[in-house]
Amino acid sequence: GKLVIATHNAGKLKEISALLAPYGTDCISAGSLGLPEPPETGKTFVENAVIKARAAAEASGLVALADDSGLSVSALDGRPGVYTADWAERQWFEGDPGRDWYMAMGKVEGMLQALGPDTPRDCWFCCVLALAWPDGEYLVYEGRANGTLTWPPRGTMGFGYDPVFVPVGRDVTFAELEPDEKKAISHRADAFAKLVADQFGV
Ligand code: ITT
Repeated sequence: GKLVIATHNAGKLKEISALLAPYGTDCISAGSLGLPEPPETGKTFVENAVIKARAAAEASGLVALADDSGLSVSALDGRPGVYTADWAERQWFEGDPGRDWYMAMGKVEGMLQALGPDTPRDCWFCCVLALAWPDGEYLVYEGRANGTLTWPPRGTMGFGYDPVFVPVGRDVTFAELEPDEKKAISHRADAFAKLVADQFGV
């Protein structure tokens, strides 16, 4: 059957479509159905993913998949975390989105630098996928990718914070990896592996 991808983030939609491609799923985006974006009032990735997936499933009458994700920095007690998107979109909403992202990444870097040169730069990306049915039932799958925050930003692929995230075991940022390479090691890939094992038995 059809699956609604309940995201309005173009970068996520691209990655989710690529991750689902091998399973022959008939994906439709929430944007193409004109579904509204529910307010993300949750305090956790799980709460927000469930809010988005249930809203899309109820509005469309179809099974819906949502992704709530973000970057957490150890030395900042896990911030920005669930507020990752807000740090870019609320504080610098005016102006071009490329600049907004540069400013948001710089804000995180600035906070780290303010803690001193010996501050650990460990961070991680989280991705929570929620799959919801029109009757309100849902399942969640969590993924994580560990890394370090680098500055200045490097690379042009991917989206969001990819240019400042160096995954463990590599010396390039997510934005310097080909989409297929990021797809193999990302937080989204980790969450998808669990979803696919559970839903498709592979
Ligand atoms: P939807 O809610 O419509 O899906 P959103 O962009 O608002 O889109 P979130 O609320 O989940 O999504 O915010 C996630 C933030 O974390 C967002 O600003 C992303 O740029 C960032 N993020 C998530 N996954 C990422 C990845 O793989 N690479 C870089 N940044 C990522």
